[in-house]
Amino acid sequence: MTSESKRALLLAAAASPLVAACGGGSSMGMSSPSPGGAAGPGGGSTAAGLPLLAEGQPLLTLPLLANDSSAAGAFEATLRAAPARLEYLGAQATDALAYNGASPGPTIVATEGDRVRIRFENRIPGQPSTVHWHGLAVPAEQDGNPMDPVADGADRFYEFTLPPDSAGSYWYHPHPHQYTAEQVARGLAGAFIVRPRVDPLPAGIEDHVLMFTDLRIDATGRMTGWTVDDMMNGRIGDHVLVNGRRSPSLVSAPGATLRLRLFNATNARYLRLAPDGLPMTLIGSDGGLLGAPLPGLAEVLLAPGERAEVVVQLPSTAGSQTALRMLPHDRGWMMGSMPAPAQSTVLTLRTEGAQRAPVALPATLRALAPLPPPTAAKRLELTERMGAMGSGMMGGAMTGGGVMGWQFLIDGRLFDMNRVDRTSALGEVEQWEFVNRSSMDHPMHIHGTQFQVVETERDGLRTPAPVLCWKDTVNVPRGSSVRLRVRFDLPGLRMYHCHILEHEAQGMMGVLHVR
Ligand SMILES: [Cu+2]
Repeated sequence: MTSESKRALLLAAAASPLVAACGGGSSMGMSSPSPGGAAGPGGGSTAAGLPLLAEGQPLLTLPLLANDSSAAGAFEATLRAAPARLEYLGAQATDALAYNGASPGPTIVATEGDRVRIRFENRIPGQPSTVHWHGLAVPAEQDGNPMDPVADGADRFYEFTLPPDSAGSYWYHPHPHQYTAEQVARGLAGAFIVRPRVDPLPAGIEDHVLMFTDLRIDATGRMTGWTVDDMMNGRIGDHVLVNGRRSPSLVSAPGATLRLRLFNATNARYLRLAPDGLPMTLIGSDGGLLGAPLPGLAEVLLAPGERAEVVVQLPSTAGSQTALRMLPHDRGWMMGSMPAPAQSTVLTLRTEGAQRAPVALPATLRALAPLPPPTAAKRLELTERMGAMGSGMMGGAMTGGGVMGWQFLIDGRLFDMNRVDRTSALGEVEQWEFVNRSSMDHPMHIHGTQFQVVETERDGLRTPAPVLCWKDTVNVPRGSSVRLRVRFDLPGLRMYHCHILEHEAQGMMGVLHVR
């Protein structure tokens, strides 16, 4: 069996009823985390009134989005966004949103060079939506921008070709003006894996998609609305979920070598992740593999929107348990203090069965060269101020225009999708400098391309990027500047914005015209 087909099996393993229920691409109820997990029955509530979610259940393998085309080099499918009742609390179902009945949505697996054609059906009552292919360089009119909404009840096709050398871990999520934060928090996000034509990794490495989302529900299973604090700091859920379950267990053979694709699909939570006593080797970033493995990492920090790929070697004894911890991280908090982490363990790696021989990584993963020195430069300043918030914010959660709240600005301006803020020349290498003069960190995302971070500067001290890699989202710490090199190879209107989705909704987004 080739490494390619082994990985396909793992990604597609029909281990859960979710896969069977959603394989056809039609809208169906999600199979739920069933009660009876190792660490709690689910249902009931804590002393603080938070509902208990079952823990210790097997990690769900997310369903695969089935390819409806049998032609070589073609991927065709349907994604339907619609209400779904998810059973996080057993019988007390949660009204949420799902793609093809699943949250996270089905994983798309295609190969670089493939022609992708996806029919999108918006069945979210009363709200426009789009599908944004986060991190992929697709044509501007196929990017799911806020300027191209798909009305409730309408359908459209998204069509693009996956560029050469684009293999990596991307994701898809809605991007409609003023509804992104609500639709993502209610469940709309999925992984988009682009496979390489020739895989540099050896056979025998288990490939796992780990989609991190966070959930806030009350004791009756209802998702609660946005608070004033959420609007300032971004909505942080009470439960960190991995593939839709709280603190699940990933079970594998002793000594197994695992490739973990980590996706931060939360609205606003920074994920600082550390496996207990198990060093990680970083092999990939937002835009695919690094040039060479970077071993010996004790932790990784993922801001909202970011991804990382790490390889870990499980202990060689059966019955071992390794906790993947979520460590506290201070990214700045307005009017009060950062909430304590919702839980300390987000995933447990367990070993069972016969021992497996470890798999060594190659010394080189990919040819990766720095972009040439820039011939143009942009400086973008991030600030905040008090002001009137828009009406209908968060789909009605903060209705009534004129309510005062915090606004988040780029170059002193609020987002206006009818205004072009910046212009770039097609194919020119530019330096972008994000200068953060606000009281919070902001993860800045640029559409339609990947970039290379050069350095971060704080108080005159310059820190070079630790590794050369492709990124589409970079954290800009408060009081710091981040410089990066970027080139746009496709023309049209592109968004750049903070990926704390409540900040994006309240102004922190701009329009770039590439021509
Ligand atoms: Cu922000």
